[in-house]
Amino acid sequence: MTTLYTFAMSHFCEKVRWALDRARLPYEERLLSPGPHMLQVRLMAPRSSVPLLRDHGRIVQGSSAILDYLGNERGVTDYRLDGASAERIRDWEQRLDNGFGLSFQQLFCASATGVDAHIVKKLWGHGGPLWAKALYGVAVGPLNRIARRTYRAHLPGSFEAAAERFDRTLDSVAERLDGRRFFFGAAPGRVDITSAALLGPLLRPDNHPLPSPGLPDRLARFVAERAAHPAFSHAWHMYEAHRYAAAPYRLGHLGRHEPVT
Ligand SMILES: N[C@@H](CCC(=O)N[C@@H](CS)C(=O)NCC(=O)O)C(=O)O
Repeated sequence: MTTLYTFAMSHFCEKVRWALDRARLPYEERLLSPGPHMLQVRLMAPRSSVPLLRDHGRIVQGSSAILDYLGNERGVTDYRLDGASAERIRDWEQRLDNGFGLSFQQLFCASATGVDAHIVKKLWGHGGPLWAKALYGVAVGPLNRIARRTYRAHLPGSFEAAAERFDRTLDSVAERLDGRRFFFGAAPGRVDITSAALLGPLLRPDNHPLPSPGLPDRLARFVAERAAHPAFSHAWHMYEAHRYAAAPYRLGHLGRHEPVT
């Protein structure tokens, strides 16, 4: 039995979801509720973060570690890092995890103010139990303040600092792609999946598994100003052509993911 523990809105979880779907491995997705998740995850692993994979008793935490595990232990050779470009692929993945993944968390937390509480409530509550929705109904303010501190988004200038890192990463992606369709080789690989999945919540493509409730105003303006960037075009293309078309499986609910034969 393979279980992936996620947050519905998490882009790092989407990276692993996409990798599993593309490898056509059946699994069950267990959606956790941010906040109360800490106890559940810490009972299984050293840190409280998702994604976390439980595969026939083995626990693997962290998106890149899970992709490594799929490559090395589950025979998904596309994700194995052992060729000539292994180091460069690893380096790119880390760069995107920081430059897009972490920066997005900071941009979101720094821009989500009190008026955006309805967005935060929907994102956190999506797919979760009623008691969690009720919890967010009354405690979204304090929980949001904890999230802002966790990602150091409460500090003055944090939005600008994250935006600068994000922009540098966007430009380095454009430089790398420079007319290529994919980062390495002739087919999408782990870096392409990473880049597109981590940009997913900003671009909100129609076939993203999380129906997006929108973005805080400041963040929506930030995205609109960069709409034509080649790194965004790559992510749009990845969602359009490679998210489900190349990996069809039963969709429509988060939960059981089974390849369609
Ligand atoms: N580097 C980690 C980052 C994971 C991460 O930041 N997860 C967030 C959700 S997007 C999380 O679980 N935050 C809550 C926590 O750490 O308790 C990965 O690649 O999996």
